[in-house]
Amino acid sequence: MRWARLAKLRRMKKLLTLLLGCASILPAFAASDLFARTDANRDRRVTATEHVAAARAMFAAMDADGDRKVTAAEMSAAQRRINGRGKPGLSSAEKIRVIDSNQDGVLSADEHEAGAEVMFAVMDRNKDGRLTRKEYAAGHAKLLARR
Ligand SMILES: [Ca+2]
Ligand SMILES: [Ca+2]
Ligand SMILES: [Ca+2]
Repeated sequence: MRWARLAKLRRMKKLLTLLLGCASILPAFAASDLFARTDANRDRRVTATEHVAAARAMFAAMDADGDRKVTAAEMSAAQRRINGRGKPGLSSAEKIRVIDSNQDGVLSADEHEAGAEVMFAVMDRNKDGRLTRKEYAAGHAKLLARR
């Protein structure tokens, strides 16, 4: 039991690292604008529900052919659309590998959503189920530091 829990935690950590990398495909907007967009009800807190909704929107934006799977090529294309050019760091294939539970090299909506949930849990430092702008920014800052 304890081992299973440890393995799960270790996997979460790995996921976090990857997911923070994944978040870099989002920033068409600065992290602060991203926070405002994710905070659907404008109460200055991002709940898990709001975060997952934003992740779904991101997945849909990346899934160019609408087959509910995101390939490395689709992820890279989305990144280019948003940033204008590729950024150094993990490649799309590497990002996908981290949350690709069934290891088929393609991201399903479920895999992406599960990853978003883990990312939320990691960013929610005080575990109150809501992200403040500060917690959100800290998560993104960590990502930037990895570059
Ligand atoms: Ca909110
Ligand atoms: Ca697709
Ligand atoms: Ca997969």
